[in-house]
Formats: sequence, structure tokens, C-alpha cells
Amino acid sequence: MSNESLANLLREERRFEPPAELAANANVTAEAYEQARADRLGFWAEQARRLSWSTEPTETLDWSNPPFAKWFQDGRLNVAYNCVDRHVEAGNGDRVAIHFEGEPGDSRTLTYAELQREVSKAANALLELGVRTGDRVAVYMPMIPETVVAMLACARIGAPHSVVFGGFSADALATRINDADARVVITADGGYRKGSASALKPAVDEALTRPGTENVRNVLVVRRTGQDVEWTEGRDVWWHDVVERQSDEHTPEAFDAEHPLFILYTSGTTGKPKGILHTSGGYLTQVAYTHHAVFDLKPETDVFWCSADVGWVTGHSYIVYGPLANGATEVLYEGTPDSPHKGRWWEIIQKYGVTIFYTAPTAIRACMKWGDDIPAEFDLSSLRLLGSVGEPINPEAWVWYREHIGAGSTPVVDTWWQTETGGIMISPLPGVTATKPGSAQVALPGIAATVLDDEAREVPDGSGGYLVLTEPWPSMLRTIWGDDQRFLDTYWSRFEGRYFAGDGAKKDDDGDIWLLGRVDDVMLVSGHNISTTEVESALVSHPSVAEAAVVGATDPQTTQAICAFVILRGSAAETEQDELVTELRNHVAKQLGPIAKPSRILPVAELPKTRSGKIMRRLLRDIAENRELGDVTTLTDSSVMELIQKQLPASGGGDD
Ligand code: 6R9
Repeated sequence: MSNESLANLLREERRFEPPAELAANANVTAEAYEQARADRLGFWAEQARRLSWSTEPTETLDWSNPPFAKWFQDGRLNVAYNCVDRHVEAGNGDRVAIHFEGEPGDSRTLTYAELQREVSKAANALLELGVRTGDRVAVYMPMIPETVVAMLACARIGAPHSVVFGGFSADALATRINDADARVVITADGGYRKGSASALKPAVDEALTRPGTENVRNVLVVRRTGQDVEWTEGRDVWWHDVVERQSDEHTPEAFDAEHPLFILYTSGTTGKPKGILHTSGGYLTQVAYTHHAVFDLKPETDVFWCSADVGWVTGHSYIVYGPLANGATEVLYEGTPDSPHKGRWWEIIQKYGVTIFYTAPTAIRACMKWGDDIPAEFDLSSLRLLGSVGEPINPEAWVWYREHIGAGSTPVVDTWWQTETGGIMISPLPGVTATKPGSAQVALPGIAATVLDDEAREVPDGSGGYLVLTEPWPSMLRTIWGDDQRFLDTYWSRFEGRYFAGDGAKKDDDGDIWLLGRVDDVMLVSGHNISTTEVESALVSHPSVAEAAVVGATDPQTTQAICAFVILRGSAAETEQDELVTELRNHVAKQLGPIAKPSRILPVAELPKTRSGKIMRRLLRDIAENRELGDVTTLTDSSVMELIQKQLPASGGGDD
């Protein structure tokens, strides 16, 4: 964005007050904002006392060398002890920690006492394999309990883990093993996805033939599917051989609050992936607090379910560390929402009586497309809170979620954050905020966010620009692994002294924040910066559209022309498409104004997405501009691009 800040096009007037009962019993009330405003560091120091420290911190924040923050630096703690042992010691050993549901329908329950024994055995096994404090361990696993156990075992012995999403290729895995210089890889023979066993071990074998992975001494392999695996004697060891025979007792050692907890790679748009580094005390404080505040968790009665993959930061913070630090009972599901049928998620909510459900807009839009009648077949009355994360949620999808999953009364919280922020930053509080469909609304207590224009001036209410964070926060990334300069350049150089998130945003007339997509995706049309998110939301608000992805394609007259790819809903896919395209173009013009009218709309069967469900607009831009496709390695399904290319007419449908 260079000439002008983002235009503010979308108007959304619907409001939903918190349910009275939730508000009356909410974990966090409006007072928290006041308290944090009056004394931000005092507020975070108080939140740090949710944790059990072996040495209580006396210093909250050292910001003497910005942007390299140190939180609670003289405190010492063990993260795994906080997530497991202390709940057992408090008398809650029989509470279920994890209800595991495998995709084929197998299930397993782990109480906190069982989790303590499993984590202790795994920690002892890692020690036997020679893993020492500070060594990096790569984790390349399906969504099974051993994955959580492995992560906690690493945390317990102070060995930072680097979880690599199980769908990534051998190349992607090798790059990450190399960058973090991992010493051990924990994997499985395979996992179940979309109705069949999908192998993992072959990708590890292949990755370890690549240069730069020589320091991997052992591969620890969980047997999940029973499929055949190649075996390298001396290097490969079975989990059931090495872990099962260990003592189920292990005394956790305390580490400094700033001891590295994990590295998690984000793809970034160009160049090699960035290893985002998170440390212990500040990270755990913020994920525990936000899980308590945003999800209003009552550990004795709630059943929490975050459907994210553990290879994504959402899985780290809201499957592993946040919920377990809070002693939650949660669901862990291995597979996809449509295996073996499109009601699988709703069946799981019914089976376990899930009360709080956290998922991504892409999944909500897929469920909308499959039809309202599917969730209607299940008893979802246990739900009392719904969350969304990962992308801007279109108002229509938000309302559908509340209506069809939340029975028209369950509050929806749209939570904005990033791998880099570690925990939720901007979100309604369910007992406080009157929610607005499509808006993440307000920075949480203790968090400072605003929107700036090109000249680094705060934009007035009713305008758009760049989202920034203006004060350090406990779960902030500490650096990019091995590359402080890239850390400075990427996040701290655009606006002096402030963290640049890379997202466009606007403030509405109440000062609430609306996320408008990645700044790289913003379109420049006849001198106006227009957000892809707003045009997509306008398209999704038409009854015939299930999903939309919008990109700006180079245009000689208007700089960029708006090009939309849409997935049609149900029967709309069979109707006369030329007429529908005209209708959709007019619909957008009516919703947002003529400037936002797409010049081309192309109905497609699928859209290219990353593993966490984010649409890869970069690839669609390649198509819209008739270019050769860029890097497709982080796509969930690379055949999608071939499908789209096959479906396209030689030149597009627009007329003006
Ligand atoms: C947690 C996670 C971060 C990027 C972020 C933004 C987008 C996430 C959002 C959202 C609008 C929300 N994003 N949550 N946009 N509203 N509620 O997704 O981390 O994978 O690092 O992605 O995702 O663009 O900058 P990560």
C-alpha cells in the first residue's frame, strides 16, 4: 500500500449482546480492561501468578533492548509441570485431560494422572536417547495423544520442539530440521486422514537423506496405523520399545522463564520459512490467561475442543499449552470433518458434550456449503461458546455459525492473533462485549493495538490502514531462530518502535477493529486500496456463494482489476453461469460501491489453501495474470491448482 490507506467499504449493523447467564458468571468482566489500563505490567504480573513457579519472578518486563523482550526473567518454572503434574497434586488426577477420537472411530481417554505417567516415560526415553536441555527435537506426527505427550516431554526436559505439520513434504521437513539443527525426530508410521492410512515415516526417511540433517541421531516412531515402514538400524527406534519400558516417574527441573520452549516455522510469502521462537514463562502466562478469559473456561464442567492441527500455532497454544495449563478437559480429533461423513464434527460434539468449540472460517464455510440439514441432525445443545481463528470471518459465515451450530444464541468470538504473537491478542470477551459479525473488535486487557496510515499516524475511527501492536506482550516471539536481523526487518522496521503485523485493518465508528487480510493481498484499484476480505465478504453474503477468493490482477487502466474466484452453493453450481456472474458483480457493487465491482468472476470447484485453511491468493494472482504458478509446496492439495486451470475459460467474463 503506498498511495492511500484502505478504503472502508463494508457496513455491518448486526449486534449480539452476551447471554445474561454467561455475563453473570464470566471469568473476566469489563473491570479487567480498567485494571490493565491503569497498570499494564502489574496486570501481567498478576496473570503470571496463575502459573506455579519454582522461583517467583520479581521483574515483569525488561524492555531495555527493544524489540528483544524479557518477561519474568528472574522467574523459574517447568512448563510441563504446570500443564500436568500440578493438577494431579491438586487432587484432579482423575479428571480427563484428553478425549481422543481417532478418525476410524477408535477412542482413548487420558486423565491428568495418566498424562503425567506418559509424559514422564517419554521424558525419560528422550533422556536415554541422549537429548539434553537445549537440544532441538523435530515432531512430525498425526493428531494423536502421543503428539501432545511428545511436546510436553520435550518441554519437561527443556528441549525446544519444532513441530512440523504432518502434511508437509520431505523437502519442507528437511529444511526445518536443518534450520533448527534438530537432534531427534519424533514421528509415526502414519495417521488416518480422509478415510485411509496416510504414511509419515517415508517422508522422514527421505528428509534425512538431505544435506544438513546429519545431526539427527534418532528417529522415535509411534505405531499408529501398523503400515509397513523402512527401518534404519541404530537410528530408528519404536516408541513402544523405548518409551513403554521407562519409569513413569520423572522429576521436572525448573528452567528460566526465558528458556526456549519451541520453534514453529511460518511459511512467509518469500524466501525460507521463518523459525518463530517462543520461550517459557511469558508464553505460558498469556496462553493460560487468554484461554481462561476468551473461552471463559470452567475446568470442572467444560469440555473444550479446538479443531486445529497441532502443527499450527493454534494447536500449540489452544490444544496443548493453554488448555492443559488451565486443567481443562478437551477433545483431540485425528481426522477431517467429512470422514466418514459430513456430520463427523457434530457427532463428536454430541458424543463428548463439547461446551466450547474453536475452529477456522474455512471450515465453517465448508460446512455452510454442505448444508444446514447436516448439523441439524445432531444434538449440539451442550455448546455455550464458539470461537473462530485463522482468517477474517465473513459476517455471513459468522452468522451461520451462531445460527446453525450455536442454535441462534451461542456467542461467537472472533480471535485475531499470529504464530508470532503466540496467543490471542484481539477478541471480544464473551461475557462483556456486544459482538459484531466479522469483527475481532478489541485488544484484550493488557494488549495495545491500533491502526496506522502510511505516515505512521493513527487513523481516525471509520478509516483503515495497517494493524500494529504498540506495547510488548508476554507471549511475543523473541526472535526468528538464528536470524535477529530478519526479525528486526520483518516486524520492527516498518513503523519505529511498533510491531507491524502485516495485516490491513480498519477501525469502525465505535473504534472496533476489523481485519482486512494481509497487506500483500490488498488491491489498488483506480487509486483506492481495497481489501480482498471486504469483497469476499460481499460475495459470500449472496445466497449462491459458499466461498470466495479475490485478487488484484494487473490492469493497464485501473492499476489492478478485481478478479474473484467463487465456489457456488448447492444448486447454484448448475444454473446458467453468465447470468449469475452478472448478478454477483452487481451484488458486490450494491454492497460496497461501484469501485469494488469485480471485473471478472470465475466459478471454480475448489480454492488453493494452506494446511491451516488460509487461501493462497498469490497462486490465484498467478492464474489471473496468466503466469506460471509459484511455489505450491504448502498447499493442502496441489491438484487443486490443476483443477482450477482446467476449469477456466481462455479469457475471463467481465465487461467493464
Ligand atoms: C493464529 C494464526 C496469522 C495470520 C494473521 C491474519 C490471519 C488469524 C484472524 C486472522 C482475521 C482473525 N488471521 N486470525 N485474520 N481475523 N480472527 O492464524 O496464526 O497461522 O501465523 O496466521 O492469520 O492475517 O496475520 P498464523
